[in-house]
Amino acid sequence: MPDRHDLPAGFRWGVATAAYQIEGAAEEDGRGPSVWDTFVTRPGVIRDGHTGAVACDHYHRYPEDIALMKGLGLDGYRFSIAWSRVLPTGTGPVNPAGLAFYDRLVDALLEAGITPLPTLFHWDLPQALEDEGGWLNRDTAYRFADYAAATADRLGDRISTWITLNEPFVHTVFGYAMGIHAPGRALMFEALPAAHHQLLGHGLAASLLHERGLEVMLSNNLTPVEPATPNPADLTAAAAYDALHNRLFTDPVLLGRYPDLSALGVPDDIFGAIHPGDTDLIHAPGLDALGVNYYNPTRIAAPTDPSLPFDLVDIPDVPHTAFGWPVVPDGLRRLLVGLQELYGIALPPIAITENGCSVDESAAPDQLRIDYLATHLDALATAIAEGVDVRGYYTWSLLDNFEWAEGYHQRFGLVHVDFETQTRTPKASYAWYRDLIAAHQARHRR
Ligand code: IFM
Repeated sequence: MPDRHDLPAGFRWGVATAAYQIEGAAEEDGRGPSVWDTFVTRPGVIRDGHTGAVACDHYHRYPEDIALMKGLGLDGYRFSIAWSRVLPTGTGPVNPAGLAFYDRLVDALLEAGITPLPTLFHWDLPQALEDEGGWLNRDTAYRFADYAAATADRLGDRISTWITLNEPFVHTVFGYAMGIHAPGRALMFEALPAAHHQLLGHGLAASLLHERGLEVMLSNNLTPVEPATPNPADLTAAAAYDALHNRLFTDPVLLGRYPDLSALGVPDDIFGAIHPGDTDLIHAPGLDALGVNYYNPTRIAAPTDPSLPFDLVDIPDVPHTAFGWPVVPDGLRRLLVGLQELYGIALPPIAITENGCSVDESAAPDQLRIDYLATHLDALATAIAEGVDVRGYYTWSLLDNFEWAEGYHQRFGLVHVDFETQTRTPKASYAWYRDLIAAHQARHRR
């Protein structure tokens, strides 16, 4: 059985972060407010009332953080650009001071020999656009494309590959369907126009990035869906969930059509959101690589409440992370092999753009995280041996950071952050990842 020591020559190693989770400096250099700045002020929505206003203060401490990355021997760094630093109201003239931060960051990464891999949208929509309807407003897709082009015009001389969106499934469902993330709307399935408009924004931006000679990726949060039992009702519920979580965000991009969402009560035109030609706009630009964010499989049963299409049930008898997520490394192999079987030649090369786990601070010496990463990288090596073209792995995350509704409680970092003092302390998993990368590089003489 292949394992992490068998990952191929040229395999790229990285870490991933996101702007609102690490940058802080929420009001500096002309940054406009995003939906997250607004949402965190609502009483009771974030554990202990935490906010990302300071976060890891990466905006000021990025040289120290890049030194930590250099110490890992990384090939690449996946970060996100805060739209409202570049365009404080989401549209209009660019904010030179905001773009200058990313200039400094990119130059320092290149100086350290690390390839920057930016994500243009990791959930922090400018509040001014939310005031116009956010992703429920079709116009936001066009504003996103404008923002992508303006940012690429400034940084595209040094960055060759761009990720448009991060996890549109999570943003749609948590942000617009359930209201547990910003912008805090609880529209249930009527949230799905927000999904279509994000994908439309992806397609429009991808065309403009390609026109500039740049490569384009999309990072989806994907999960292998398993029925709780082989009973037909559980199989039907599992297929409905798979369409919502996975296929809704991957079929239009790779196949140029939406999956059947009728089991969710969603009409073919997603409540009138899909206009003629939209699926071409999403599909035609093509995808240079698919970003896969994997954390766990999802087990689905037929609904106990008949007004719902499915129930999510726990996967017992496996370890669970501090977040309560089941740890199933083979789920990653199954997911990747399943993508290959489903999409065949329509599937571009893959990069794992997130994978990792939260571990309680008290769980020294970080063995749970090391085990999680090791077993998932073993599963990844097996998937590659089974024929899936996976080119790289970006673990989530470099630093402990602001974990959305959980505030600072879920610690995903290779590096511990003391949020009182901003002291960074590498954990045992940091040394483990560094040594793994070094061994791979030595094996392939880089
Ligand atoms: O922290 C998040 C990240 O922003 C998106 N993917 C999942 C991570 C862990 O929950």
